[in-house]
Amino acid sequence: MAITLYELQAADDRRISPYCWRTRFALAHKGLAATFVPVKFTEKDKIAFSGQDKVPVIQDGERVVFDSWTIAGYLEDTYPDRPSLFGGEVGRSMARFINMWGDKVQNPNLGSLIIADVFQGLCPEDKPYFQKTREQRFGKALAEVQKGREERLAGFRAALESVRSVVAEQPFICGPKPAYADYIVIGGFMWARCTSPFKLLDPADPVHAWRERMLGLFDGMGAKAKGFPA
Ligand SMILES: N[C@@H](CCC(=O)N[C@@H](CS)C(=O)NCC(=O)O)C(=O)O
Repeated sequence: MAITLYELQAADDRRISPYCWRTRFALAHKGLAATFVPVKFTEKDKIAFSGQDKVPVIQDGERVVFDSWTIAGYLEDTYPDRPSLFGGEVGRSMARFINMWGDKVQNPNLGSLIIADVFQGLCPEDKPYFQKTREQRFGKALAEVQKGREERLAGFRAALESVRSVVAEQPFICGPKPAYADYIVIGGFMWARCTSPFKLLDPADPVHAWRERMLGLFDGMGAKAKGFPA
């Protein structure tokens, strides 16, 4: 039976959550059949069965799992005969470090560059909730958060230096083949791609080439996603 992934939906049926993208890539890596249920910010009733209010949530038969990191661990432990997301316990722990980097460095940095675009592309009924909660989080208007992004782009690119130095020397963060750490980082870039026309990367940047490789995986799953191809 296919696994069901509940994931965040914006206008034009774009799927915009960086965390849901991590799970989408993880499911594809494991070769697990999945069905996708779109959830708007104002449709929390759809995931109330999970006992919390954030996506991603997966339902696998009787099992309900939420939080992208917990889901990745669940998929790894439940489907050990499928391609590994972590390559063992050491790899799992190191992927956890990348997960934290994605949560604490990559995604907040990205948010400061694209948050007003994210808002613009939401379904109209979601906009008041998003504006209120995110302006509370940032402590200022979304337009103010995003303002001056051209000048701040160099800072974002500098924050990618560790990723850059790795993917300049090997095809993927995880080595010759991609695995979960790559899916964590592409999750952030998918968020940007599906919400904002802002050009984040220089085409000459090794991170740009890595992103192209990631977009091509699984029959071009990322490349085909609705958004703003950059
Ligand atoms: N740590 C969680 C974060 C999940 C999360 O923040 N999801 C956002 C979408 S990107 C959400 O559902 N937000 C609902 C809300 O803000 O009301 C994970 O890795 O899955």
